[in-house]
Amino acid sequence: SLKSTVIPDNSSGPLELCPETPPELVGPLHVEFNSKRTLEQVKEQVGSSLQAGGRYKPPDCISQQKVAIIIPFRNRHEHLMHWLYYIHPILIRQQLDYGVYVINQDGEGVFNRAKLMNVGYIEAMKEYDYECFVFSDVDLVPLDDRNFYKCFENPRHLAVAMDKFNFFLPYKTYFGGVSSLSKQQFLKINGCPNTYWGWGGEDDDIYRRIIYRGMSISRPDAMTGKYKMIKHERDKHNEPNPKNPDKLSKTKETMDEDGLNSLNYSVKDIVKDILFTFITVDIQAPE
Ligand code: UD2
Ligand code: MN
Repeated sequence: SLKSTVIPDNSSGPLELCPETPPELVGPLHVEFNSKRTLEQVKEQVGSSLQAGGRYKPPDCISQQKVAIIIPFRNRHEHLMHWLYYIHPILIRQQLDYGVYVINQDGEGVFNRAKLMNVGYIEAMKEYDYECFVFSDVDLVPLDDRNFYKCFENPRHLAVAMDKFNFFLPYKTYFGGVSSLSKQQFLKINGCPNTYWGWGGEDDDIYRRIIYRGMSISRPDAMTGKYKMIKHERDKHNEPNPKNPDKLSKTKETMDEDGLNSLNYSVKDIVKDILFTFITVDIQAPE
């Protein structure tokens, strides 16, 4: 019958899995933030192979992983332009089936990076069957495209050698900047904490969750894991919170009730640009 008719593809046949090592990688990258980039410029320069919402999949093979890139965000448009300009070509060369989700905290309340990461996970899952989540600061650009934005056997810390720390890890258990967790790994730790308001501590809490659930951290080597951070001042409404470090001694007890299972927020707006999906959320921040 017509139903079972398969239209022959005269050249290639069914798509195969993309290779373990993507062929187009170039290694070390030149990155600079000297001049402003506008959305129009960046769209013109890197937007041509993307689909609405900052989505991409390789045309000639089936990606190894479906990856959602989650950016906790507020009022950093200049940084976002640099980040998009550099990140899309890298992710395309890595042959990922990916989408970029910028999670924009609504209002002027205290910022909460980790809660926005939870929101990003839930909102991305509503759209596509993502298997892997890469959480990145908006101001961090990798200096080597062999640093894979995908998931591994264990949760991964990607930003191991940042210029702001003289290309060293600041401490052994550091988990800030850029990290990746598979869906399974993220569910196993009940996501991120929702209760770290303001700057600091949330990355250490996530590290502890991973260890307390019997996993360990994987990392690229210090050459591949180099990053450049766009220089910036501390933002308004994201002051260091002195209560945050004290919370870490209780992570083991609190992680089961503070996380994905206690997440509360409301979506205010979703805008699909060609380069990213921009989701504005009310996370009930204290003033
Ligand atoms: C460090 C860590 C970061 C996080 C933070 C403590 C590095 C490179 N990163 O970042 O992962 O653990 O300490 O919370 O060491 N953001 C906005 N708007 C704001 C405030 C923050 O968009 O008003 C987002 C943005 O993606 C930013 C990220 O939150 O990159 C982290 O904030 P930051 O860059 O001010 O903090 P930083 O560089 O000390
Ligand atoms: Mn920063």
